[in-house]
Amino acid sequence: MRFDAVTLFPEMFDAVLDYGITRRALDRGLYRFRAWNPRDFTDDPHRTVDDRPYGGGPGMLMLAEPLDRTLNAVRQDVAAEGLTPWVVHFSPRGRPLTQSRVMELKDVALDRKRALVLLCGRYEGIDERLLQLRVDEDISLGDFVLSGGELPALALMDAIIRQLPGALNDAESALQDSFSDGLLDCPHYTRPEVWQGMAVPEVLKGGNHAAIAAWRREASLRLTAALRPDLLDKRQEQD
Ligand code: 9D3
Repeated sequence: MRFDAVTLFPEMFDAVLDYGITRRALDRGLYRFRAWNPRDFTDDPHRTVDDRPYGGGPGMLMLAEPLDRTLNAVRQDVAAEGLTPWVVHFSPRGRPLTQSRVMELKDVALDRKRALVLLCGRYEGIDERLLQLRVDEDISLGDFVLSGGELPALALMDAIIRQLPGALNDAESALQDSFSDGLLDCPHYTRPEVWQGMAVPEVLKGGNHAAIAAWRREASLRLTAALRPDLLDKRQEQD
């Protein structure tokens, strides 16, 4: 699968490309990535990518024209591989990202031969006309204020990449399967058996796998009820 990020800060994407599971998946050839800087698609000496908003007010906006040229270059580049772009714009006005949308976007990319194009805004945002013309979907990370779309784009990439077939090793995959049911994960313990006077639950030290599974299920339900009762309500809606 292929990701293309349109961003004024391409180096930020090293956070996914250079570390951990997402780095290993890149080495395994499970996805490819290319960053595109709209500054490279300007033609004035100052390489201007922003300007002041009509109507006044604080802050700057990203110009439509450099972004339009950038997206044209992306479209041409992905077409050479038989792909068409699916343009995701990261924005506070977007739908909050969920695991089910993560899974759908992975399928959009793999089955429908789309390159996921991650359009990252900076400053106060992007000229509305560019968004109207070029964006397929708006995604938010939640109701809090960030400085731009890069961190949400990185979060989406990380969430998708770990779902690609072959990204996780067997242990990591098994762990995921048993908790992909809308509940919070149960508590985990490792050595020593007693730390700071706190003991590991007795059942986890025996070899009774059915009892351990039951304890973990119960602990998950209890934690979810206490910390995220909204998740239990959502599960009931789905059943
Ligand atoms: C504080 C400025 N806001 C009111 C004038 C508007 C605003 C503009 C640009 C708020 C945030 C941003 C930059 N944020 C993103 O690009 C962004 C984001 C976010 O801030 N929160 C959650 N998800 C996302 S996705 C992209």
